[in-house]
Amino acid sequence: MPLPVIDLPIAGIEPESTEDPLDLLDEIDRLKVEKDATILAHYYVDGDIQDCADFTGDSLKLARDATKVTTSTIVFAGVHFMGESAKILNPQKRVLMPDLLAGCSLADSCPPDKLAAFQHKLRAEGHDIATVAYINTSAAVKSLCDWIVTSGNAREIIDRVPKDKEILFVPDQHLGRYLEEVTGRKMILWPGSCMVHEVFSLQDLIRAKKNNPESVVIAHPECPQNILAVADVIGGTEKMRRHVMATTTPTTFLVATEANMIHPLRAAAPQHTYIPVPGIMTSTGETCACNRCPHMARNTLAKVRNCLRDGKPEIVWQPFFEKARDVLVKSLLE
Ligand code: CIZ
Repeated sequence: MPLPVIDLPIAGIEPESTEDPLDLLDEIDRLKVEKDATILAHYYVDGDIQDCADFTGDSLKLARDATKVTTSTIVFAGVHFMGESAKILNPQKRVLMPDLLAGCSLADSCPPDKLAAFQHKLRAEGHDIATVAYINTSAAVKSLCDWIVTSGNAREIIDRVPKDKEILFVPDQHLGRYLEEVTGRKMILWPGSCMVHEVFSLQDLIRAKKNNPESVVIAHPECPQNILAVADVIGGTEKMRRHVMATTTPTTFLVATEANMIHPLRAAAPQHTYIPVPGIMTSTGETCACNRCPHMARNTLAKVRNCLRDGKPEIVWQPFFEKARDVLVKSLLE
């Protein structure tokens, strides 16, 4: 049975403030009204933030939800590329984030200048490419791409790419490989990966499965092939949620994605038992809290309150958002 590592401290993250969470929640509720704000929270942030949000979801759902917001301010509890997408889709609104330093290892693995140089090289070699980017990319990268996919719509978008085009898929090599398998389209894969999904312990997963022969392994397609090979269900977070809701018999699920995902799964289908698959440190082989994303963990209740109260930090419109907007709209909203 894997250790429930969900409560271990996250490397590099300062401890949550000593303020009473109930006081913070009251203050957040009051400030939301006073500042005319709506809170959107990704499934990977702490459960207490998800509970005070007006909308929760994966990137696809939240991007769509963001376009339905009627308040003048959006607070996006997630990581930077998600806040950028909310701003791009709502240029007239003020988009705040609890912590602008909440980044993404996948987005960092694909800088726009390197992508532009690689696209140039491929075209110079005679490749007729369409660039498909996973949503975990910066807006600057999105502005260089033809399509954006999320874990929720990737298959459908790949099917929309004309068959005579070669696909350059960035930045997640594991999701790209999985998509090659399910769509039958060969792709040129950027060698990026997510620091959380990359480190699940196959050994612990196999042991847990042996100890719970009836258990069901649900794994995110950002996981490497060796983890997906032992998964019973492969899908993004929204698919995971729908799957556990559709399963009526109480079941033990071994969950291979960011450990905060257990929160919405438990809320949606409390009849089941959820065991987070632990991460493993490649240097020492020890179990670690690396099934928690240190960037998502930068979001805290105190920082949600602070950004509502202070009206910052804010995602500021950039010139390249215009081009990124065209790609995001056609990929996520049409
Ligand atoms: O699409 C998203 O929000 C991500 C990054 C993962 C998932 O499956 O929700």
